[in-house]
Formats: sequence, structure tokens, C-alpha cells
Amino acid sequence: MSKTSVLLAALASLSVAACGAPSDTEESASMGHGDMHHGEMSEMAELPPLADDGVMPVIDVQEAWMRPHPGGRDVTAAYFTLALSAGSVDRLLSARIDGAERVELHGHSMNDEGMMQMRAIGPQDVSAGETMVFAPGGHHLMVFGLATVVEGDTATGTLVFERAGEVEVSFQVSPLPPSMSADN
Ligand SMILES: [Cu+2]
Repeated sequence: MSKTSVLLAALASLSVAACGAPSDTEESASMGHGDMHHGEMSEMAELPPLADDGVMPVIDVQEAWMRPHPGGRDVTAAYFTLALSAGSVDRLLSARIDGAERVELHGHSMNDEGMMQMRAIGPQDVSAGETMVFAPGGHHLMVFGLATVVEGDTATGTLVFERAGEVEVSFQVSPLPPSMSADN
């Protein structure tokens, strides 16, 4: 099988896995990919550039963590919160995880059948005084094709901002947010 057909087969199985009942747990919802048909490209439309106010934003990332891979899957989710410690506004454009094939910004939305589904979302703005939250049940980084990580590992990656550029982040691999873990 070519690499492309392997990927397509993987995506097809993910789509099947996502066709669960509405009573799916939040965990399995987070892992489902029923939205892999990219039907909402309007969300991805080019945004006008942010105004340059002369102050380079400084991104303060906290609570960066990643779920251990569920058994047999090469897809997992990563989360963080961030705020600006300088500057007025910036825009998260994309993310990378070292060793992963691909990372997508994901959100949840109601589909035509009234079920919550994940889908890729476009760039996300953050203004001074706000907190950008990527957390279970909400926005998250969907991490594809990363070698299996387990609790206690650290995954390094990069958040890419329109103005601040590349921000390196260490994601603590844990089934719970770091602030809820016993050793914190
Ligand atoms: Cu997702």
C-alpha cells in the first residue's frame, strides 16, 4: 500500500469510529473524527492581517498537556491556555508537535443532525486581558501520526503566531490537566 492509501485507510477507520451514539463519552468524542470531510472551508478563509501597534506580543503559555495515546490509535489531543504578557493582540495560526505528521486546530460544533462533532477551525485571535483556552470538550490540538506517548512523557512542539512568530511549548503527557494532577 502506498503511504497515501495507508493514510486514507486510517482516516476512513477514524470516520467509522466517530459514528458513535450521542451518549459517547467526552473522551471518545475528543478522539472521533466525523468531521474529516472538510465541509466548512468558509471558516478557513483568509483573515485581514492584525494591526501593527508597534508592540511585539509576548505569548505566555501555561497548562500545556497532551493525552496519552488511546490504545491502538496514533491520534491524540493536546491542550493549553495562553495569554499575552505584552502587546495587544495576536493570532494563533497553526501548531506543530515534534515527530507528529500533522497537527490541526479543532473545535466542536453541532452538525445537521444535532450531534456535536469536531472539525478543523481557522486561526484564533487572542487580545490582551483574555485567556485562550484549549481544553477537553472545547478547542484542542489534534495530533496525527505521533509515536505513542504515555503518562510522564513530554512532547515538544511549536505554536505559530501571526505577530509573535514561533513559540516553543512542552506538553506534559497526562490523562488529566497538570493543575489536576496529584504531583502539582
Ligand atoms: Cu479533534
